[in-house]
Amino acid sequence: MEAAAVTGSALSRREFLRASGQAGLGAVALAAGGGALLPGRSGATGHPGSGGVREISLEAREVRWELAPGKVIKGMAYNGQIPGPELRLREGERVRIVLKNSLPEPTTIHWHGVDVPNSMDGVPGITQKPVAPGQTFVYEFEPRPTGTRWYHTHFQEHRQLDLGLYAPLLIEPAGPDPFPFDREYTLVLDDWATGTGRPLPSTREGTAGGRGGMGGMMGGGMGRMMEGMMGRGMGGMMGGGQHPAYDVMTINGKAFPASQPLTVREGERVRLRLINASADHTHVIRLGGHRLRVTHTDGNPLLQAMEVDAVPIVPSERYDVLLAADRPGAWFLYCAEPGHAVAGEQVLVLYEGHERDRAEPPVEGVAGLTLWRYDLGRGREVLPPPSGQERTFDLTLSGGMMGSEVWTINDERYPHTEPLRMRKGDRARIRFRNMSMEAHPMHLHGQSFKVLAVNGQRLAAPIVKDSVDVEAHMGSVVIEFTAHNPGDWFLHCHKPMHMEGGMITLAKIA
Ligand SMILES: [Cu+2]
Repeated sequence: MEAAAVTGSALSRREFLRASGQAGLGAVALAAGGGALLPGRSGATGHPGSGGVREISLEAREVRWELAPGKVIKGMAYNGQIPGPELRLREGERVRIVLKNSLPEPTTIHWHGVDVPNSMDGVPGITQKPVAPGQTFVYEFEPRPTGTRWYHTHFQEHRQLDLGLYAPLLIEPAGPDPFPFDREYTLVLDDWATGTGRPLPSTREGTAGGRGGMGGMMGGGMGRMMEGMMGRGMGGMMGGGQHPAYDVMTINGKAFPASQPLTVREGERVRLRLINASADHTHVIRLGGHRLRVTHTDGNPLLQAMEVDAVPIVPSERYDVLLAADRPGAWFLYCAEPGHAVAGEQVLVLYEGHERDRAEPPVEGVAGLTLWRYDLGRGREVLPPPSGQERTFDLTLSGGMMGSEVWTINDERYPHTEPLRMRKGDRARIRFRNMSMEAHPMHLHGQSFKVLAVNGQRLAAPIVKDSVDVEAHMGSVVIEFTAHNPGDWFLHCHKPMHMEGGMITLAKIA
């Protein structure tokens, strides 16, 4: 039982954390969602309750979870599975989700990308008290907007998220879907620090392809150049705070070859819902032999699908892509980041009748590929129109110097950061500038926003998101939203170690 290495026996949480190299910094999870798609596998235990309210039960508890044969960890899960049960909700239906906390410590659930009432947002100390061990908490809301959302812990998030407390939440439109499909799969990506393998190169500066118009490997290239000039240790120190040694990558809680193959039939349009639940790593998703057509950004539909070779996806982002199944055979869907596929981030895509074909192995790197970027998408106007004042906020993101764990907004750490005050109906504009050496995926609770500009370039048709990556090394992003949802809303970096290091402020909508 007390194995320090992960060979067949479960690690205790303490051992697991020790194995990850950092007290308090657990495994990062990269979950790809093989589990969620097939009829019968999706959905939690939903059933109509009284008064037309649908009731769903979730229990957070510790679990022994096999990432791959011989790699068993002691994690935390909803209803005993990682990812937790995929919730498929109808836009606007009333749902009541009863969370029972069977963990030995408090927890909460945040409904990421859902416009819930403030008291249902799951932020301990702000919107609710933490749910104590043995207690229950009832979340009740009408899910909207439609699209690929997710839910996850917001209590000691770095540790609990790393240990597996996350799951897909899909809000299905009341009307027809703008991008029809024949079959769908949800793939949740997660990075894990198990102490059993070689740590993977960091993607802390963001990924190739950039969010701006530059293309290429701006962030990563500069970081590598600095490491070359200054020596690896120094480069790492300059590059930011301490990072757990992520060494296993999973898709839907499983590392290849434990991942379950995805079946498709020739001629089908297949929808893939990609969710990055990782604490640290960016992933670049590719499918051998095929291109991918991006249709939704963080669940929000584009005007038209955008075809690319691969899709970079930063922590907490979601992309829906369509795949035209027109090359029968066996293929790998995988992450092109160096080392990720070998660490488990690959899953077979098998055409019916080709189950015994051999798939070409994954190819690392992105040279010559057309990668998804924010400015390639043409967004739809799906947000409510403003009715009040215009307000602009400038937020400078800094921190992590010389290996520190301090991360700031306008030189302050939460709770000392200045809240952004606005009134319901206002048009709020936030200009982010990143003066640090790590990328920051900034997430706003309670409402989605438009991405107006990236690295000084305006987007022709702003895409709609709830998390936006602000590139390292003076990257900038301008977002705009209608403050339609009253309350105190977290605005923070979705790398939990940066959040816990202080990179949080509040959008206070009165
Ligand atoms: Cu960050």
